[in-house]
Amino acid sequence: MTDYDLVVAGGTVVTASDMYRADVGIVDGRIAAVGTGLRGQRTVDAQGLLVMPGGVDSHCHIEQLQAGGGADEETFITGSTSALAGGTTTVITFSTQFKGHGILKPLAEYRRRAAKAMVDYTFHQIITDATDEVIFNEVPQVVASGVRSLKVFLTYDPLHLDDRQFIRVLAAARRTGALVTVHCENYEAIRWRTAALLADGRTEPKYHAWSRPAVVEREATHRAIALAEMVDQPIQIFHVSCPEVADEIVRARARGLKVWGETCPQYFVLSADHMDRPGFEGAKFMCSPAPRDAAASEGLWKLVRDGVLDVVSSDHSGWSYDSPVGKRANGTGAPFRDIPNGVPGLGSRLPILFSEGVSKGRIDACTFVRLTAFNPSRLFGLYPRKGTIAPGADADLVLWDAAKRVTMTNDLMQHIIDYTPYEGMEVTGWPVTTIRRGEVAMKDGIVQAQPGSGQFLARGPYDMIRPTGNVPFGFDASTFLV
Ligand code: DUC
Ligand code: ZN
Ligand code: ZN
Repeated sequence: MTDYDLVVAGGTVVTASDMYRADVGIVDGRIAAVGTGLRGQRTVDAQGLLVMPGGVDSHCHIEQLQAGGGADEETFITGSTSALAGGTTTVITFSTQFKGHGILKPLAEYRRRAAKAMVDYTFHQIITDATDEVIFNEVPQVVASGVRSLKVFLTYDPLHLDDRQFIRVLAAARRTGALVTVHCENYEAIRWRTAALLADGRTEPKYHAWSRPAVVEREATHRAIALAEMVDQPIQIFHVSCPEVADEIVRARARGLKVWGETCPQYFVLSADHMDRPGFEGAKFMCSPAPRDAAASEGLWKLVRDGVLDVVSSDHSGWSYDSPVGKRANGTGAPFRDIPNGVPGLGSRLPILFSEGVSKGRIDACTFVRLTAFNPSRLFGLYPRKGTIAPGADADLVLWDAAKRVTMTNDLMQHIIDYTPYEGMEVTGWPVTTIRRGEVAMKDGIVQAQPGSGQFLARGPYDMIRPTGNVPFGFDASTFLV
């Protein structure tokens, strides 16, 4: 007689708060028990391994629809493969809006594409055009369908919102019970600096960092927080690149605001110097905000330890290096302004954070789990189904060999993108098995999940993102449809 479909036996279970030797018993894709001496129809031997919740990557761009038709190179199949290879079992990707159009049609098309996923998934809804129809009619429908987070850009043509439009999105989120995530950089400041750099003939990839120094990120972060405070709407600041930006979050929290901060592996291990490589090579490292310097990277570790930055996502946004639809879309002589931004990171997120963080003694394994699975699950309404190892949770697990040393190569990433910015980097600690809802989805680098086996995660209302109730003069302007 066996009690479980599958038992993951003899490993060291790691959650956001504990680390202990135990077996994990799984029935019907869910965790049924955590204990000792469990017996199952099948057993996965986890002796000598860490058993952690499958990664939750709450910010990655996969098969995102493009304005000219078509979508990003990374498909839901290749993106899922990379995610599973790297120990991630849940992703939050982006349904987009094109100026002059609504959000319902692209969302329907995006859901159709996402149905091929092999990881579980949900979306953030990007708003680029805050029209009355979108704000008052479509956003409520999208949120009711389970897409309970909105995303806005304060920079980028043609995506950015001005302050009034941003306020309208904040108010819509407050009315509908959604979280707002924000890309914080000052649009006009970047335009002005870019024009000056190009007028001076400074066109190479390295000038990408010069065009958007930390102060433009800090200013926009300060403004985003102030406007969210005025509306009393919880927000998450995306991809914080350095401590001076995170300081804005520290100050906001001291005022009692619900403001959360995310950072990404690239800000721990890349710097502006990477963009200063000969020829076009620097394009491989171009992302926004731009990576800063070693001091900024080192400072981020204290911020993740202290919980100021409580999520580490990938911001996977792959553009192949050697392809006419990737970094070279406008030629290898293109000025930095015309080179697509973004670096791939679905498969490398967990190994880099574990190696640089846990293996080098900067964070402990529980903090690693908090940053990569537990906190994103809670913040985006997926907890306790995702992000923990406890009875009732989905049996999403990554079995981790903490001693395994690996030289990262693009082949190991298993994404569609033709490069990784981390080629040749030595890491200690590697995912050897990924289990998604009780199914072994990756073993020793071989991904065996079937296309379409991922599930859409509809997110209902949850307490964590409830507004505080503090509005200036006690006047809740968001209840008026303006
Ligand atoms: N920055 C973003 O904001 N999105 C995708 C890629 C990037 O570098
Ligand atoms: Zn962004
Ligand atoms: Zn992004």
